[in-house]
Amino acid sequence: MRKLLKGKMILFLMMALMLILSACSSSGTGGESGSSSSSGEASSGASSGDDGASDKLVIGFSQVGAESEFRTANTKSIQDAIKDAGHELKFSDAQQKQENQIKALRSFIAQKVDAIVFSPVVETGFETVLQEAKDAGIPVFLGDRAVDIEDDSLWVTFLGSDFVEEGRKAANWLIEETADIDGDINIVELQGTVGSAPAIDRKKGFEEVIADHENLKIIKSQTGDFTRAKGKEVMEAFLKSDGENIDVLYAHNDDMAIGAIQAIEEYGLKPGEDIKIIGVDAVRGAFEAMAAGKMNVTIECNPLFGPQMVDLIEAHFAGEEIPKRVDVEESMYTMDQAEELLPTREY
Ligand code: GYE
Repeated sequence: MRKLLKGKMILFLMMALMLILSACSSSGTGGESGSSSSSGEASSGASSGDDGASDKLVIGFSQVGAESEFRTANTKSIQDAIKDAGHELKFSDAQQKQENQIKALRSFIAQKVDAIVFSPVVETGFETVLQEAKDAGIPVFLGDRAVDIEDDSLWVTFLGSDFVEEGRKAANWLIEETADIDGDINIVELQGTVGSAPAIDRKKGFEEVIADHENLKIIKSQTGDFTRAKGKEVMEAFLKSDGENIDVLYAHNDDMAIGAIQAIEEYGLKPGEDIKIIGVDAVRGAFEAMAAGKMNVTIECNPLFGPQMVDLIEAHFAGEEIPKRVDVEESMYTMDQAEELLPTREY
């Protein structure tokens, strides 16, 4: 009996030793995938791990989909930043469907992740699930797209672009570009995903600025769901009904503009000349189209904010006060800059 107890004792001590050793070695290799300084910074903060001794967070990331070059660059930026900082990533692609996002968020809550990064496909309808996250004590960080919800205690911060301002920039470019032209300028608009923050805001900003210019007229406006295929399809329909009357295309993203460029060429007109093309995002495809003279301008919407997002999450866990909205800086690029800048574009 005593022998047995002694054996158990030794076994117990050995297990305890192994546990201590493994804890030491895991904290020593915290940045296994080329970790940046951030993993060290977070160690001072209230950490999440079950044992309270580790600064490694489990982060659930609910992404909109893979509808555009912006999106794939954004996904990679956030995924890389989470992993490079030594955190664990749980990823879910909603394929542009709200119900998939709600399921993903519930599954993150059930798995008791430490934090959630969330890019909501549309602005409304997420109150209940965000309340569930709050009740579970899981902080939510909105990335790229905002929600239209009164209770802003349901998320820690929104990190993304000012889409209204992007719409204004697009309109201001057009006003300058057409300053010498008398008479009406007919615009067709390819909207982003219905109900999404960038579609609502880019329309709003653009309309706000052209409102003072009676000759600028939106003659057709329809969604192309932010994809090339839909952009092409809807532009074909616009051309079919209004063909030669269209002077300008304002596309809420570059991918739809690129799809539309194909439609315009197939119709027998010259994109960039017969029809001026305005896009948003500033993805490589837009720079290529501009360098080829087929697109006139793209308003930058920068998706590479993964490292900034991870910094915010770590700052939150370190107990720092974080602003409710953090802007990503951006610019605007025209046809004549395209060739020079193309090799420098990261997305
Ligand atoms: O402009 C578009 C993407 O939410 C800002 O979503 C983002 C938009 C981006 O599909 O290309």
